[in-house]
Amino acid sequence: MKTIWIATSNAHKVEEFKEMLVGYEVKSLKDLDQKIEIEENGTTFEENAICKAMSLYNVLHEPVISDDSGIEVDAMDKKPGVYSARWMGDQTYEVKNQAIIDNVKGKVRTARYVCVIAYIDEQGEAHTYRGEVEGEINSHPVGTNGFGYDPIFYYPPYQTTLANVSDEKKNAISHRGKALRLFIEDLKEKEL
Ligand code: ITT
Repeated sequence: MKTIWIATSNAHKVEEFKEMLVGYEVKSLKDLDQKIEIEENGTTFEENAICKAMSLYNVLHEPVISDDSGIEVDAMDKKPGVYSARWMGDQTYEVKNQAIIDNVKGKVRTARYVCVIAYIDEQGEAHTYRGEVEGEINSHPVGTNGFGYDPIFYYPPYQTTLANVSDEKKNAISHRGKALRLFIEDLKEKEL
């Protein structure tokens, strides 16, 4: 079985990748026998994704992928965007989600999830794949599946939030699912 290394320490992302990368052994930073510094100082999802993947590639010297993702809320000038994990510091997602709900009150509720997967190939060359999914900020949190902003991310075709659907249904339409499928298609084309 082929191994895919993912430069992430987010256990939820690892789970989603594992479910979608059938036939691959998925390894992440917690499987590494040393602690490495993952840099993330870009201003775009692409820059951050490449930064993270390069940090791991420089240690392993074998192909790796990374995921930089976030939520863009239109009424908040597309914030928190690339800062989605760090926004409001150590506050819980209960608090962060309520802050977004409060921010969009009486305003346009549209939002999107963005995911950029960076792939560093054997030669150290970077490739990026972007997936997006459009949704709306729900008036209150709903559901307990998924993670992060899922309880307030209402997906119109499902008529509920992404925290209120199965992993399979989320992966079928999610930003991460879309970016990952683009990456897999490219891998197949390159016969890697
Ligand atoms: P790594 O950098 O270690 O991969 P991270 O959680 O810090 O983990 P990011 O910097 O890419 O990752 O931040 C992504 C944040 O965006 C994530 O922590 C959530 O707050 C949000 N997010 C991204 N995808 C999401 C999803 O599918 N469901 C809910 N929230 C999501």
